[in-house]
Amino acid sequence: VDPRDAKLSMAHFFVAFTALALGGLMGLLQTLVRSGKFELPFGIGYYQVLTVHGVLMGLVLTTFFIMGFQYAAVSRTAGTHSNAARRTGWIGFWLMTIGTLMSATMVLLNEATVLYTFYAPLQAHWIFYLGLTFVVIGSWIDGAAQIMTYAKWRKNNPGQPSPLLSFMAVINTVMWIVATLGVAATVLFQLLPWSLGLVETVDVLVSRTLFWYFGHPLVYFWLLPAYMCWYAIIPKIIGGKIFSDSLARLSFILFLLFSIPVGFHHQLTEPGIDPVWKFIQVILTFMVVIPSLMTAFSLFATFERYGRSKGATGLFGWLKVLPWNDARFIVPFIGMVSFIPAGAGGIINASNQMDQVVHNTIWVTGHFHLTAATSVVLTFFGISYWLVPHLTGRKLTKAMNKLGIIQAWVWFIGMAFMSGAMHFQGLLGGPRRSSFSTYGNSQQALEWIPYQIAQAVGGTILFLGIILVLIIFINLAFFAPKGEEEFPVGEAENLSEKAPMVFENWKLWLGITAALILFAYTVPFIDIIQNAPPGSKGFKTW
Ligand code: HAS
Repeated sequence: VDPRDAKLSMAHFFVAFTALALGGLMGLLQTLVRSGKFELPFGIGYYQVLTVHGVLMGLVLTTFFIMGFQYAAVSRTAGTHSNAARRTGWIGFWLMTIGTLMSATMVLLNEATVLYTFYAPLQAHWIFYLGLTFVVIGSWIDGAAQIMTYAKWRKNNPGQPSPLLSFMAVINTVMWIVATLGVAATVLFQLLPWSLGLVETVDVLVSRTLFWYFGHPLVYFWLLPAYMCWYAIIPKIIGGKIFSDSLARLSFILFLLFSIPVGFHHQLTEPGIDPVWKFIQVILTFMVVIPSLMTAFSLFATFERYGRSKGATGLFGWLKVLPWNDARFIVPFIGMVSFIPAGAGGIINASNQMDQVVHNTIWVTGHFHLTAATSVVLTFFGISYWLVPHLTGRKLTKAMNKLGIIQAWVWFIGMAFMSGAMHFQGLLGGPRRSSFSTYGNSQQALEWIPYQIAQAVGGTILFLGIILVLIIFINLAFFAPKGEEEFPVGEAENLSEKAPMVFENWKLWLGITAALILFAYTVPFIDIIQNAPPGSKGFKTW
Protein backbone atom coordinates (compact mmCIF):
# COMPACT_ATOMS: atom_id res chain seq x y z
CA VAL A 1 0.00 0.00 0.00
CA ASP A 2 1.33 3.44 -0.97
CA PRO A 3 2.59 5.31 2.16
CA ARG A 4 0.16 8.18 1.46
CA ASP A 5 -2.77 5.74 1.56
CA ALA A 6 -1.23 4.00 4.56
CA LYS A 7 -1.36 7.25 6.51
CA LEU A 8 -5.12 7.58 6.06
CA SER A 9 -5.76 3.95 6.99
CA MET A 10 -3.65 4.36 10.13
CA ALA A 11 -5.56 7.53 11.08
CA HIS A 12 -8.73 5.40 11.08
CA PHE A 13 -7.06 2.74 13.21
CA PHE A 14 -5.93 5.23 15.87
CA VAL A 15 -9.55 6.31 16.39
CA ALA A 16 -10.73 2.68 16.33
CA PHE A 17 -8.24 1.47 18.95
CA THR A 18 -8.87 4.49 21.20
CA ALA A 19 -12.57 3.57 21.08
CA LEU A 20 -11.63 -0.01 21.99
CA ALA A 21 -9.65 1.14 25.03
CA LEU A 22 -12.41 3.38 26.44
CA GLY A 23 -15.30 1.14 25.36
CA GLY A 24 -13.58 -1.89 26.86
CA LEU A 25 -13.21 -0.19 30.23
CA MET A 26 -16.93 0.61 30.20
CA GLY A 27 -17.69 -3.02 29.37
CA LEU A 28 -15.72 -4.16 32.39
CA LEU A 29 -17.59 -1.70 34.64
CA GLN A 30 -20.92 -2.96 33.36
CA THR A 31 -20.25 -6.60 34.12
CA LEU A 32 -18.99 -5.61 37.59
CA VAL A 33 -22.15 -3.58 38.30
CA ARG A 34 -24.38 -6.41 37.12
CA SER A 35 -22.60 -8.87 39.41
CA GLY A 36 -24.06 -6.92 42.33
CA LYS A 37 -20.63 -6.63 43.97
CA PHE A 38 -19.72 -3.16 42.71
CA GLU A 39 -21.31 0.26 42.53
CA LEU A 40 -20.36 3.02 40.11
CA PRO A 41 -18.68 6.01 41.84
CA PHE A 42 -19.46 9.75 41.50
CA GLY A 43 -23.13 9.18 40.69
CA ILE A 44 -22.32 7.82 37.22
CA GLY A 45 -25.35 5.99 35.87
CA TYR A 46 -25.41 2.41 34.61
CA TYR A 47 -27.14 3.43 31.38
CA GLN A 48 -24.61 6.15 30.71
CA VAL A 49 -21.82 3.57 30.92
CA LEU A 50 -23.86 1.18 28.76
CA THR A 51 -24.33 3.88 26.11
CA VAL A 52 -20.61 4.74 26.04
CA HIS A 53 -19.78 1.05 25.70
CA GLY A 54 -22.31 0.34 22.93
CA VAL A 55 -21.59 3.49 20.92
CA LEU A 56 -17.81 3.17 21.12
CA MET A 57 -17.63 -0.56 20.45
CA GLY A 58 -20.60 -1.06 18.12
CA LEU A 59 -20.45 2.15 16.12
CA VAL A 60 -17.06 3.88 16.43
CA LEU A 61 -14.55 0.99 16.63
CA THR A 62 -16.27 -0.91 13.84
CA THR A 63 -16.90 1.94 11.38
CA PHE A 64 -13.40 3.38 11.69
CA PHE A 65 -11.67 -0.01 11.52
CA ILE A 66 -13.74 -1.11 8.52
CA MET A 67 -13.22 2.10 6.56
CA GLY A 68 -9.46 2.04 7.29
CA PHE A 69 -9.15 -1.62 6.28
CA GLN A 70 -11.24 -1.31 3.13
CA TYR A 71 -9.39 1.82 2.04
CA ALA A 72 -6.10 -0.11 2.32
CA ALA A 73 -7.55 -3.21 0.63
CA VAL A 74 -8.72 -1.20 -2.39
CA SER A 75 -5.37 0.59 -2.60
CA ARG A 76 -3.56 -2.77 -2.47
CA THR A 77 -5.69 -4.52 -5.09
CA ALA A 78 -7.11 -1.82 -7.42
CA GLY A 79 -4.06 0.46 -7.23
CA THR A 80 -2.98 3.52 -5.28
CA HIS A 81 -5.80 6.00 -4.71
CA SER A 82 -5.65 9.15 -6.85
CA ASN A 83 -5.03 12.47 -5.09
CA ALA A 84 -8.71 13.32 -5.52
CA ALA A 85 -9.82 10.01 -3.97
CA ARG A 86 -7.36 10.40 -1.11
CA ARG A 87 -8.57 13.94 -0.45
CA THR A 88 -12.14 12.65 -0.44
CA GLY A 89 -11.09 9.96 2.04
CA TRP A 90 -9.51 12.52 4.38
CA ILE A 91 -12.59 14.77 4.25
CA GLY A 92 -14.75 11.77 5.13
CA PHE A 93 -12.40 10.75 7.93
CA TRP A 94 -12.39 14.23 9.53
CA LEU A 95 -16.17 14.59 9.28
CA MET A 96 -16.58 11.21 10.97
CA THR A 97 -14.07 12.15 13.66
CA ILE A 98 -15.68 15.53 14.39
CA GLY A 99 -19.11 13.88 14.50
CA THR A 100 -17.82 11.19 16.85
CA LEU A 101 -16.34 13.82 19.19
CA MET A 102 -19.63 15.76 19.23
CA SER A 103 -21.72 12.68 20.01
CA ALA A 104 -19.21 11.25 22.50
CA THR A 105 -19.04 14.54 24.42
CA MET A 106 -22.82 14.56 24.83
CA VAL A 107 -22.81 10.94 26.01
CA LEU A 108 -20.03 11.66 28.52
CA LEU A 109 -21.98 14.69 29.79
CA ASN A 110 -24.96 12.39 30.39
CA GLU A 111 -26.96 14.38 27.83
CA ALA A 112 -27.35 11.44 25.48
CA THR A 113 -27.96 8.34 27.56
CA VAL A 114 -29.97 6.70 24.80
CA LEU A 115 -28.04 3.43 24.23
CA TYR A 116 -26.36 2.53 20.96
CA THR A 117 -29.75 2.00 19.31
CA PHE A 118 -30.78 5.63 20.10
CA TYR A 119 -34.36 5.36 18.71
CA ALA A 120 -37.33 7.17 20.27
CA PRO A 121 -38.73 7.46 22.90
CA LEU A 122 -35.33 7.96 24.53
CA GLN A 123 -34.26 11.49 23.69
CA ALA A 124 -30.74 12.91 23.46
CA HIS A 125 -29.31 16.42 23.16
CA TRP A 126 -29.51 17.68 19.57
CA ILE A 127 -25.70 17.87 19.37
CA PHE A 128 -25.63 14.07 19.74
CA TYR A 129 -27.89 13.66 16.69
CA LEU A 130 -25.99 16.29 14.71
CA GLY A 131 -22.76 14.44 15.52
CA LEU A 132 -24.34 11.22 14.25
CA THR A 133 -25.35 13.00 11.04
CA PHE A 134 -21.72 14.03 10.57
CA VAL A 135 -20.57 10.46 11.16
CA VAL A 136 -23.02 9.09 8.58
CA ILE A 137 -22.28 11.72 5.93
CA GLY A 138 -18.55 11.40 6.64
CA SER A 139 -18.76 7.65 6.12
CA TRP A 140 -20.47 8.16 2.74
CA ILE A 141 -17.67 10.48 1.64
CA ASP A 142 -15.04 8.11 3.04
CA GLY A 143 -16.69 5.23 1.17
CA ALA A 144 -16.85 7.32 -2.01
CA ALA A 145 -13.03 7.32 -2.06
CA GLN A 146 -13.07 3.51 -2.38
CA ILE A 147 -15.75 3.63 -5.05
CA MET A 148 -13.75 6.22 -7.06
CA THR A 149 -10.66 4.00 -7.17
CA TYR A 150 -12.74 0.94 -8.03
CA ALA A 151 -14.45 2.88 -10.86
CA LYS A 152 -11.06 4.03 -12.17
CA TRP A 153 -9.86 0.41 -12.23
CA ARG A 154 -12.99 -0.66 -14.13
CA LYS A 155 -12.47 2.11 -16.67
CA ASN A 156 -8.87 1.11 -17.25
CA ASN A 157 -9.68 -2.60 -17.49
CA PRO A 158 -12.88 -2.92 -19.53
CA GLY A 159 -14.48 -6.34 -19.63
CA GLN A 160 -12.32 -7.63 -16.74
CA PRO A 161 -13.69 -8.70 -13.36
CA SER A 162 -12.36 -6.33 -10.72
CA PRO A 163 -9.93 -7.55 -8.04
CA LEU A 164 -11.87 -9.63 -5.52
CA LEU A 165 -10.99 -7.61 -2.41
CA SER A 166 -11.89 -4.31 -4.09
CA PHE A 167 -15.18 -5.76 -5.31
CA MET A 168 -16.00 -6.94 -1.79
CA ALA A 169 -15.09 -3.57 -0.24
CA VAL A 170 -17.34 -1.77 -2.70
CA ILE A 171 -20.28 -4.13 -2.03
CA ASN A 172 -19.93 -3.45 1.69
CA THR A 173 -19.74 0.30 1.15
CA VAL A 174 -22.77 0.31 -1.15
CA MET A 175 -24.74 -1.78 1.35
CA TRP A 176 -23.75 0.67 4.09
CA ILE A 177 -24.90 3.68 2.05
CA VAL A 178 -28.29 2.10 1.29
CA ALA A 179 -28.71 1.05 4.93
CA THR A 180 -27.75 4.38 6.46
CA LEU A 181 -30.51 6.11 4.48
CA GLY A 182 -32.91 4.74 7.12
CA VAL A 183 -31.00 6.08 10.08
CA ALA A 184 -30.39 9.40 8.29
CA ALA A 185 -34.18 9.68 7.78
CA THR A 186 -35.08 9.12 11.43
CA VAL A 187 -32.31 11.44 12.65
CA LEU A 188 -33.06 14.28 10.21
CA PHE A 189 -36.86 14.12 10.09
CA GLN A 190 -37.70 12.91 13.57
CA LEU A 191 -34.98 12.99 16.22
CA LEU A 192 -33.25 16.29 15.39
CA PRO A 193 -36.47 18.37 15.07
CA TRP A 194 -37.83 16.69 18.22
CA SER A 195 -34.69 17.33 20.29
CA LEU A 196 -34.61 20.94 19.09
CA GLY A 197 -38.20 21.36 20.29
CA LEU A 198 -39.52 22.03 16.76
CA VAL A 199 -42.05 19.21 17.09
CA GLU A 200 -43.62 17.98 20.29
CA THR A 201 -44.01 14.32 19.54
CA VAL A 202 -42.57 11.68 17.27
CA ASP A 203 -43.94 8.39 16.08
CA VAL A 204 -41.98 5.85 18.09
CA LEU A 205 -42.84 2.97 15.79
CA VAL A 206 -41.62 4.85 12.72
CA SER A 207 -38.40 5.72 14.52
CA ARG A 208 -37.78 2.10 15.57
CA THR A 209 -38.68 0.77 12.13
CA LEU A 210 -36.29 3.18 10.39
CA PHE A 211 -33.61 2.28 12.92
CA TRP A 212 -33.94 -1.47 12.30
CA TYR A 213 -34.04 -0.93 8.54
CA PHE A 214 -30.47 0.24 9.21
CA GLY A 215 -29.73 -1.91 12.28
CA HIS A 216 -29.66 -5.29 10.62
CA PRO A 217 -27.49 -4.45 7.60
CA LEU A 218 -25.30 -2.70 10.17
CA VAL A 219 -24.36 -6.11 11.57
CA TYR A 220 -23.44 -7.36 8.08
CA PHE A 221 -21.43 -4.20 7.52
CA TRP A 222 -19.39 -5.44 10.50
CA LEU A 223 -19.31 -9.02 9.25
CA LEU A 224 -18.32 -8.56 5.60
CA PRO A 225 -14.79 -7.23 6.25
CA ALA A 226 -14.24 -10.37 8.36
CA TYR A 227 -15.52 -12.42 5.40
CA MET A 228 -13.12 -10.48 3.14
CA CYS A 229 -10.31 -11.76 5.32
CA TRP A 230 -11.68 -15.32 5.53
CA TYR A 231 -12.32 -15.63 1.77
CA ALA A 232 -9.44 -13.72 0.21
CA ILE A 233 -6.62 -13.37 2.76
CA ILE A 234 -6.60 -16.52 4.93
CA PRO A 235 -6.03 -18.83 1.89
CA LYS A 236 -2.78 -16.95 1.14
CA ILE A 237 -1.67 -17.04 4.79
CA ILE A 238 -2.07 -20.82 5.01
CA GLY A 239 -0.40 -21.34 1.61
CA GLY A 240 -3.60 -22.48 -0.13
CA LYS A 241 -5.99 -21.04 -2.72
CA ILE A 242 -9.40 -19.38 -2.73
CA PHE A 243 -11.86 -22.21 -3.37
CA SER A 244 -13.92 -20.17 -5.84
CA ASP A 245 -13.69 -16.49 -6.70
CA SER A 246 -17.20 -16.55 -8.22
CA LEU A 247 -18.76 -18.18 -5.17
CA ALA A 248 -17.22 -15.49 -2.95
CA ARG A 249 -18.63 -12.74 -5.17
CA LEU A 250 -22.06 -14.33 -5.31
CA SER A 251 -22.23 -14.58 -1.53
CA PHE A 252 -21.40 -10.87 -1.22
CA ILE A 253 -24.10 -9.98 -3.73
CA LEU A 254 -26.61 -12.04 -1.74
CA PHE A 255 -25.66 -10.01 1.33
CA LEU A 256 -26.36 -6.79 -0.57
CA LEU A 257 -29.78 -8.09 -1.66
CA PHE A 258 -30.99 -9.70 1.55
CA SER A 259 -29.34 -7.76 4.41
CA ILE A 260 -31.76 -4.87 4.34
CA PRO A 261 -35.37 -6.06 3.94
CA VAL A 262 -35.22 -8.01 7.21
CA GLY A 263 -35.33 -5.37 9.98
CA PHE A 264 -38.66 -6.67 11.35
CA HIS A 265 -36.90 -9.67 12.86
CA HIS A 266 -35.76 -7.21 15.53
CA GLN A 267 -39.38 -6.15 16.00
CA LEU A 268 -41.12 -9.51 16.16
CA THR A 269 -42.71 -8.71 19.52
CA GLU A 270 -43.60 -5.16 18.50
CA PRO A 271 -47.29 -4.25 18.27
CA GLY A 272 -48.42 -2.17 15.29
CA ILE A 273 -46.76 -4.24 12.55
CA ASP A 274 -48.91 -6.72 10.67
CA PRO A 275 -47.79 -10.32 11.42
CA VAL A 276 -47.94 -11.15 7.69
CA TRP A 277 -45.12 -8.71 7.02
CA LYS A 278 -43.18 -9.99 9.98
CA PHE A 279 -43.55 -13.48 8.50
CA ILE A 280 -42.32 -12.27 5.09
CA GLN A 281 -39.28 -10.61 6.62
CA VAL A 282 -38.52 -13.75 8.64
CA ILE A 283 -38.43 -15.69 5.36
CA LEU A 284 -36.08 -13.07 3.91
CA THR A 285 -33.94 -13.42 7.06
CA PHE A 286 -33.52 -17.11 6.31
CA MET A 287 -32.41 -16.09 2.79
CA VAL A 288 -29.59 -14.03 4.29
CA VAL A 289 -28.36 -17.09 6.17
CA ILE A 290 -27.56 -18.75 2.82
CA PRO A 291 -24.45 -16.68 1.95
CA SER A 292 -23.05 -17.51 5.39
CA LEU A 293 -23.61 -21.21 4.77
CA MET A 294 -21.87 -20.75 1.39
CA THR A 295 -18.99 -19.11 3.22
CA ALA A 296 -18.70 -22.00 5.69
CA PHE A 297 -18.71 -24.46 2.75
CA SER A 298 -16.06 -22.49 0.89
CA LEU A 299 -13.79 -22.21 3.93
CA PHE A 300 -13.99 -25.90 4.72
CA ALA A 301 -13.20 -26.59 1.05
CA THR A 302 -10.17 -24.25 1.11
CA PHE A 303 -8.80 -25.85 4.27
CA GLU A 304 -9.48 -29.40 3.17
CA ARG A 305 -8.01 -29.00 -0.33
CA TYR A 306 -4.92 -27.36 1.09
CA GLY A 307 -4.61 -30.19 3.65
CA ARG A 308 -5.00 -32.89 1.00
CA SER A 309 -2.35 -31.19 -1.15
CA LYS A 310 -0.03 -31.62 1.82
CA GLY A 311 -0.89 -35.30 2.06
CA ALA A 312 -3.47 -35.07 4.87
CA THR A 313 -5.89 -38.01 5.01
CA GLY A 314 -9.07 -38.86 6.90
CA LEU A 315 -12.08 -36.65 7.60
CA PHE A 316 -10.27 -34.02 9.68
CA GLY A 317 -6.62 -34.78 8.83
CA TRP A 318 -6.36 -31.35 7.16
CA LEU A 319 -6.66 -29.68 10.55
CA LYS A 320 -3.16 -30.95 11.46
CA VAL A 321 -1.37 -29.15 8.64
CA LEU A 322 -2.82 -25.68 9.25
CA PRO A 323 -0.28 -23.07 10.50
CA TRP A 324 -1.14 -23.17 14.20
CA ASN A 325 1.78 -20.94 15.20
CA ASP A 326 0.84 -18.05 12.93
CA ALA A 327 -1.23 -15.35 14.67
CA ARG A 328 -2.39 -14.08 11.26
CA PHE A 329 -4.21 -17.40 10.82
CA ILE A 330 -5.14 -18.63 14.29
CA VAL A 331 -6.68 -15.38 15.56
CA PRO A 332 -9.31 -15.15 12.76
CA PHE A 333 -9.69 -18.95 12.86
CA ILE A 334 -10.88 -18.80 16.48
CA GLY A 335 -13.34 -16.19 15.20
CA MET A 336 -14.56 -18.59 12.48
CA VAL A 337 -15.05 -21.47 14.89
CA SER A 338 -16.99 -19.17 17.25
CA PHE A 339 -19.22 -18.16 14.35
CA ILE A 340 -20.71 -21.66 14.15
CA PRO A 341 -22.57 -21.45 17.53
CA ALA A 342 -22.99 -17.69 17.04
CA GLY A 343 -24.78 -18.19 13.72
CA ALA A 344 -26.91 -20.99 15.19
CA GLY A 345 -28.00 -18.52 17.87
CA GLY A 346 -28.96 -16.05 15.14
CA ILE A 347 -31.13 -18.68 13.48
CA ILE A 348 -32.86 -19.27 16.83
CA ASN A 349 -33.51 -15.52 17.16
CA ALA A 350 -34.90 -15.33 13.65
CA SER A 351 -37.40 -18.11 14.34
CA ASN A 352 -40.53 -16.25 15.41
CA GLN A 353 -41.66 -18.65 18.15
CA MET A 354 -38.23 -19.06 19.70
CA ASP A 355 -37.66 -15.32 19.61
CA GLN A 356 -40.66 -14.94 21.94
CA VAL A 357 -38.55 -16.77 24.55
CA VAL A 358 -35.29 -14.90 24.08
CA HIS A 359 -36.30 -11.42 22.93
CA ASN A 360 -35.13 -8.67 25.28
CA THR A 361 -33.35 -11.19 27.45
CA ILE A 362 -29.61 -11.16 27.94
CA TRP A 363 -29.44 -14.12 25.52
CA VAL A 364 -29.49 -11.50 22.72
CA THR A 365 -26.51 -9.74 24.32
CA GLY A 366 -24.78 -13.13 24.44
CA HIS A 367 -25.59 -13.59 20.73
CA PHE A 368 -23.96 -10.38 19.60
CA HIS A 369 -20.95 -10.83 21.83
CA LEU A 370 -20.30 -14.11 19.99
CA THR A 371 -20.99 -12.73 16.50
CA ALA A 372 -19.69 -9.17 16.62
CA ALA A 373 -17.42 -9.19 19.66
CA THR A 374 -15.79 -12.57 18.94
CA SER A 375 -16.00 -13.66 15.29
CA VAL A 376 -15.75 -10.17 13.83
CA VAL A 377 -13.52 -8.48 16.37
CA LEU A 378 -11.01 -11.34 16.61
CA THR A 379 -10.75 -11.24 12.82
CA PHE A 380 -10.14 -7.48 13.01
CA PHE A 381 -7.37 -8.10 15.58
CA GLY A 382 -5.89 -10.80 13.31
CA ILE A 383 -5.95 -8.37 10.36
CA SER A 384 -4.28 -5.61 12.35
CA TYR A 385 -1.39 -7.93 13.32
CA TRP A 386 -0.12 -7.85 9.71
CA LEU A 387 -1.82 -4.72 8.36
CA VAL A 388 -0.55 -2.26 10.98
CA PRO A 389 3.14 -3.22 10.49
CA HIS A 390 2.55 -3.29 6.72
CA LEU A 391 1.25 0.28 6.87
CA THR A 392 3.91 1.56 9.29
CA GLY A 393 6.84 -0.15 7.53
CA ARG A 394 7.54 -2.51 10.42
CA LYS A 395 7.61 -6.27 11.11
CA LEU A 396 5.43 -8.51 13.22
CA THR A 397 8.10 -9.99 15.49
CA LYS A 398 8.01 -13.54 16.89
CA ALA A 399 7.31 -12.14 20.35
CA MET A 400 4.30 -10.10 19.13
CA ASN A 401 3.07 -13.05 17.06
CA LYS A 402 3.10 -15.16 20.23
CA LEU A 403 1.40 -12.43 22.26
CA GLY A 404 -1.25 -12.18 19.52
CA ILE A 405 -2.00 -15.90 19.86
CA ILE A 406 -2.15 -15.62 23.67
CA GLN A 407 -4.44 -12.59 23.30
CA ALA A 408 -6.85 -14.54 21.10
CA TRP A 409 -7.08 -17.42 23.57
CA VAL A 410 -7.57 -15.01 26.49
CA TRP A 411 -10.37 -13.36 24.49
CA PHE A 412 -11.93 -16.69 23.64
CA ILE A 413 -11.87 -17.90 27.27
CA GLY A 414 -13.22 -14.59 28.58
CA MET A 415 -15.99 -14.64 26.00
CA ALA A 416 -16.83 -18.28 26.67
CA PHE A 417 -17.53 -17.32 30.30
CA MET A 418 -19.30 -14.06 29.54
CA SER A 419 -21.31 -14.89 26.44
CA GLY A 420 -21.99 -18.45 27.64
CA ALA A 421 -23.39 -17.15 30.95
CA MET A 422 -25.46 -14.55 29.07
CA HIS A 423 -27.04 -17.24 26.89
CA PHE A 424 -27.97 -19.41 29.89
CA GLN A 425 -29.25 -16.50 31.98
CA GLY A 426 -31.32 -15.37 29.01
CA LEU A 427 -33.01 -18.76 28.85
CA LEU A 428 -33.94 -18.27 32.52
CA GLY A 429 -35.57 -14.96 31.58
CA GLY A 430 -32.79 -12.60 32.70
CA PRO A 431 -33.46 -9.21 31.07
CA ARG A 432 -30.89 -7.42 28.93
CA ARG A 433 -30.04 -3.76 29.50
CA SER A 434 -30.80 -3.79 33.19
CA SER A 435 -28.65 -2.85 36.14
CA PHE A 436 -28.30 -5.17 39.13
CA SER A 437 -31.55 -5.90 40.93
CA THR A 438 -32.92 -8.82 42.89
CA TYR A 439 -36.45 -7.62 42.11
CA GLY A 440 -37.42 -7.74 45.79
CA ASN A 441 -35.47 -10.99 46.28
CA SER A 442 -37.69 -12.86 43.87
CA GLN A 443 -36.77 -16.51 43.46
CA GLN A 444 -36.17 -16.11 39.73
CA ALA A 445 -33.89 -13.08 40.01
CA LEU A 446 -31.81 -14.85 42.67
CA GLU A 447 -31.23 -17.68 40.21
CA TRP A 448 -29.59 -15.22 37.81
CA ILE A 449 -26.89 -14.06 40.22
CA PRO A 450 -24.33 -16.88 39.63
CA TYR A 451 -24.57 -16.21 35.88
CA GLN A 452 -24.00 -12.51 36.48
CA ILE A 453 -20.91 -13.30 38.52
CA ALA A 454 -19.67 -15.54 35.68
CA GLN A 455 -20.16 -12.59 33.33
CA ALA A 456 -18.05 -10.38 35.60
CA VAL A 457 -15.31 -13.04 35.59
CA GLY A 458 -15.52 -13.20 31.78
CA GLY A 459 -15.58 -9.40 31.52
CA THR A 460 -12.43 -9.14 33.65
CA ILE A 461 -10.60 -11.71 31.47
CA LEU A 462 -11.75 -9.82 28.37
CA PHE A 463 -10.43 -6.57 29.76
CA LEU A 464 -7.06 -8.28 30.13
CA GLY A 465 -7.45 -9.23 26.46
CA ILE A 466 -8.00 -5.56 25.58
CA ILE A 467 -4.83 -4.54 27.42
CA LEU A 468 -2.90 -7.19 25.45
CA VAL A 469 -4.27 -6.10 22.08
CA LEU A 470 -3.48 -2.46 22.86
CA ILE A 471 0.11 -3.41 23.77
CA ILE A 472 0.45 -5.22 20.44
CA PHE A 473 -1.14 -2.37 18.47
CA ILE A 474 1.11 0.29 20.03
CA ASN A 475 4.15 -1.91 19.49
CA LEU A 476 3.32 -2.52 15.82
CA ALA A 477 2.50 1.13 15.20
CA PHE A 478 5.54 2.70 16.90
CA PHE A 479 8.15 0.30 18.24
CA ALA A 480 8.42 -2.91 16.19
CA PRO A 481 11.61 -3.20 14.11
CA LYS A 482 11.54 -1.58 10.68
CA GLY A 483 10.97 -3.98 7.82
CA GLU A 484 8.42 -5.19 5.32
CA GLU A 485 5.30 -7.06 6.33
CA GLU A 486 3.27 -8.69 3.58
CA PHE A 487 -0.33 -7.68 2.77
CA PRO A 488 -1.46 -11.21 1.85
CA VAL A 489 -3.93 -11.54 -1.02
CA GLY A 490 -5.04 -15.02 -2.10
CA GLU A 491 -5.38 -16.37 -5.62
CA ALA A 492 -8.31 -18.37 -6.89
CA GLU A 493 -7.75 -22.10 -7.34
CA ASN A 494 -8.94 -22.08 -10.93
CA LEU A 495 -7.36 -19.04 -12.57
CA SER A 496 -8.69 -19.85 -16.03
CA GLU A 497 -12.29 -19.49 -14.82
CA LYS A 498 -13.06 -15.76 -14.78
CA ALA A 499 -15.87 -14.46 -12.58
CA PRO A 500 -18.92 -13.69 -14.78
CA MET A 501 -19.21 -9.99 -15.58
CA VAL A 502 -22.85 -9.97 -14.48
CA PHE A 503 -21.51 -9.69 -10.91
CA GLU A 504 -20.36 -6.16 -11.72
CA ASN A 505 -23.72 -5.12 -13.14
CA TRP A 506 -24.55 -2.56 -10.45
CA LYS A 507 -27.76 -1.41 -12.09
CA LEU A 508 -29.10 -4.94 -11.84
CA TRP A 509 -28.08 -5.56 -8.20
CA LEU A 510 -29.09 -2.13 -6.97
CA GLY A 511 -32.39 -2.49 -8.85
CA ILE A 512 -33.17 -5.81 -7.17
CA THR A 513 -32.06 -4.41 -3.80
CA ALA A 514 -34.43 -1.47 -4.18
CA ALA A 515 -37.28 -3.73 -5.33
CA LEU A 516 -36.85 -6.04 -2.33
CA ILE A 517 -36.75 -3.09 0.08
CA LEU A 518 -39.88 -1.56 -1.46
CA PHE A 519 -41.64 -4.93 -1.35
CA ALA A 520 -40.75 -5.56 2.31
CA TYR A 521 -41.40 -2.07 3.65
CA THR A 522 -43.95 -0.11 1.57
CA VAL A 523 -47.23 -1.66 2.75
CA PRO A 524 -46.21 -2.02 6.42
CA PHE A 525 -45.01 1.58 6.43
CA ILE A 526 -48.29 2.85 5.02
CA ASP A 527 -50.06 0.77 7.68
CA ILE A 528 -47.93 2.23 10.45
CA ILE A 529 -48.60 5.81 9.37
CA GLN A 530 -52.32 5.20 8.72
CA ASN A 531 -52.81 3.53 12.08
CA ALA A 532 -51.41 6.46 14.01
CA PRO A 533 -54.02 7.72 16.50
CA PRO A 534 -56.52 10.22 15.05
CA GLY A 535 -55.68 13.86 15.61
CA SER A 536 -51.97 13.22 15.95
CA LYS A 537 -51.22 14.34 12.35
CA GLY A 538 -49.42 11.12 11.66
CA PHE A 539 -47.36 11.41 14.81
CA LYS A 540 -48.25 9.14 17.64
CA THR A 541 -48.07 10.89 20.98
CA TRP A 542 -45.89 9.11 23.43
FE1 HAS B 1 -27.90 -11.26 14.89
C1 HAS B 1 -29.92 -9.60 17.15
C2 HAS B 1 -30.62 -12.95 13.68
C3 HAS B 1 -25.92 -12.80 12.51
C4 HAS B 1 -25.40 -9.02 15.55
N1 HAS B 1 -27.71 -9.63 16.12
C5 HAS B 1 -28.64 -9.12 16.98
C6 HAS B 1 -28.10 -7.98 17.66
C7 HAS B 1 -26.84 -7.79 17.16
C8 HAS B 1 -26.59 -8.84 16.21
C9 HAS B 1 -25.89 -6.66 17.53
O1 HAS B 1 -33.65 -12.72 13.85
C10 HAS B 1 -28.81 -7.18 18.75
C11 HAS B 1 -29.46 -5.94 18.28
C12 HAS B 1 -30.07 -5.22 19.46
O2 HAS B 1 -29.35 -4.45 20.13
O3 HAS B 1 -31.27 -5.45 19.75
N2 HAS B 1 -28.21 -12.66 13.42
C13 HAS B 1 -29.39 -13.23 13.10
C14 HAS B 1 -29.20 -14.19 12.02
C15 HAS B 1 -27.86 -14.16 11.70
C16 HAS B 1 -27.26 -13.18 12.57
C17 HAS B 1 -30.23 -15.04 11.37
N3 HAS B 1 -26.03 -10.99 14.19
C18 HAS B 1 -25.40 -11.72 13.20
C19 HAS B 1 -24.08 -11.20 12.97
C20 HAS B 1 -23.93 -10.13 13.83
C21 HAS B 1 -25.16 -10.02 14.58
C22 HAS B 1 -23.10 -11.75 11.96
C23 HAS B 1 -22.80 -9.21 14.02
C24 HAS B 1 -21.67 -9.24 13.38
N4 HAS B 1 -29.88 -11.29 15.37
C25 HAS B 1 -30.83 -12.03 14.72
C26 HAS B 1 -32.15 -11.69 15.27
C27 HAS B 1 -31.95 -10.74 16.25
C28 HAS B 1 -30.52 -10.51 16.28
C29 HAS B 1 -33.45 -12.24 14.88
C30 HAS B 1 -33.03 -10.04 17.11
C31 HAS B 1 -33.27 -10.81 18.34
C32 HAS B 1 -34.20 -10.09 19.29
O4 HAS B 1 -35.19 -10.71 19.73
O5 HAS B 1 -34.00 -8.91 19.62
C33 HAS B 1 -27.19 -14.97 10.60
O6 HAS B 1 -26.55 -14.08 9.72
C34 HAS B 1 -26.20 -15.99 11.09
C35 HAS B 1 -25.72 -16.90 9.97
C36 HAS B 1 -24.46 -17.61 10.34
C37 HAS B 1 -24.18 -18.90 10.10
C38 HAS B 1 -22.83 -19.46 10.53
C39 HAS B 1 -21.91 -19.80 9.36
C40 HAS B 1 -20.56 -20.23 9.87
C41 HAS B 1 -19.36 -19.87 9.34
C42 HAS B 1 -18.08 -20.29 10.03
C43 HAS B 1 -17.41 -21.47 9.37
C44 HAS B 1 -16.29 -21.97 10.24
C45 HAS B 1 -15.19 -22.61 9.79
C46 HAS B 1 -14.15 -23.08 10.76
C47 HAS B 1 -14.98 -22.92 8.37
C48 HAS B 1 -25.13 -19.80 9.45
C49 HAS B 1 -19.23 -19.03 8.12
C50 HAS B 1 -14.30 -24.56 10.90
C51 HAS B 1 -13.31 -25.20 11.77
C52 HAS B 1 -13.59 -26.16 12.66
C53 HAS B 1 -12.48 -26.77 13.39
C54 HAS B 1 -14.96 -26.61 12.98
